[in-house]
Amino acid sequence: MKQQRSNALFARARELMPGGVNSPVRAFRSVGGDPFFVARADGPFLFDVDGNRYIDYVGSWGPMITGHNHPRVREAVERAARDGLSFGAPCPAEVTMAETLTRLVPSCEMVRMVNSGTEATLSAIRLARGATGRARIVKFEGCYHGHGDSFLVKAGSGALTFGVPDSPGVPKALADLTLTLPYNDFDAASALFDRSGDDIAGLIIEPVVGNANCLPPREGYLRHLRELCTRHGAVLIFDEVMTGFRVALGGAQARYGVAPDLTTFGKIIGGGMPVGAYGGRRELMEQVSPAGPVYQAGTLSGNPVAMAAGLAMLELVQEPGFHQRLEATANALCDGLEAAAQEAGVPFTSNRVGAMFGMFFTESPMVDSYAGAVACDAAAFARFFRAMLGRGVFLAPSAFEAGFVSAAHDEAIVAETIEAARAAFAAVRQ
Ligand code: KE4
Repeated sequence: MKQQRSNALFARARELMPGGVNSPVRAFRSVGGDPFFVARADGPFLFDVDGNRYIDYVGSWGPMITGHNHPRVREAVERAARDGLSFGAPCPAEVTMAETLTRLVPSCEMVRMVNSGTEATLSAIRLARGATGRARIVKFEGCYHGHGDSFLVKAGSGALTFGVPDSPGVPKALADLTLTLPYNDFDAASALFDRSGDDIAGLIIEPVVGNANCLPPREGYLRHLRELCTRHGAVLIFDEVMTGFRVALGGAQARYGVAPDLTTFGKIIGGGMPVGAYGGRRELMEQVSPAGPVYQAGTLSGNPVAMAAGLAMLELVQEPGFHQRLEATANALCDGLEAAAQEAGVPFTSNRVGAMFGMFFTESPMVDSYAGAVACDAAAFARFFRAMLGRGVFLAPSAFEAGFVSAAHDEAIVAETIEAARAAFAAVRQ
């Protein structure tokens, strides 16, 4: 792949932006090589500034579930933009969005729009703390909830541990209020709540982990957390920024039949524009300013153009059979990748949940824990990533990210991907 123009842009970018990017994972640090710069996107494809075409399994990290540049989304944005870009006053689209979210996710009786997943999760945690008067929160090893201070906490070893800041700038006093658990470990969760349950304001979890590769919940695990939180008066928060409208129309809570007290959203609800939201039980949400004392605000929250994009995408994902088709695409892709790996003699397995998937270079038949994901061969993944990129397939540039299919990934695209993988697995073996 020629990359002259991208390389020139990256040289300039590195002088002007930390690492040359506006979000760390885009820098390809963990997979090697330098990022390409995108000129445009369409359907399942990204086209870079050097004219290279990539089949895209990142999908802007989840939002582009209908494929890039969908005409219905683009036209909704164009129409809305003609009426103005931002009002700083309520507009009808915000009401329509709130009606849509509360209808599709019944555990959300009320919602508040914000501008990113990070804003959604840090607001939800503040609400849990404000509503309970408690300070401690629980998160899980490997789960990522955006860059809010309380979430940038490195898990200690094994089960219960007090947090250690995972980033300079996070005060130890704040990190100490974040308790970390291993995902899918029933006993560790019970032990934590036995010891500290009545001090816990909220527990936040990715109901399907998508930030430590793709890890599905074990049978009954989410129900177990629901019961622990109910018993101890802790707020159960499902971070569905990634899983929302992707693993099922109603998100992971619909797929697994467990209703949280609060849910956070992002990505798909913005249709590619900067949007996040949090919502949940009425008596919790009515504590948010100006209805209640828990303060949270945002200049561009509920932005009319962003609402138009999100509403157009949410209409498309409600089309009959939409999620079934995407689940079939993800299964066909992963079955093909597993067959190609086996043919090449490369130890490999995959997870798939709805329209998201994970690839693991390991002898293990199944990976559903953070420790299991960390034990996989990240160097082999990096070689596979680079070999696939060189063959026009863009995977998430990290062994600890999930992959995404869209409605634009048809059988021919999947077949082309698997053909590229056959050669790429051979490159991994060397
Ligand atoms: P944003 O602030 O990036 O919109 O959302 C944060 C967030 C919250 N919760 C979950 C479950 C998330 O996956 C995310 C963001 N996801 C990453 C991808 N793993 C965004 C990519 C990036 O950081 O550039």
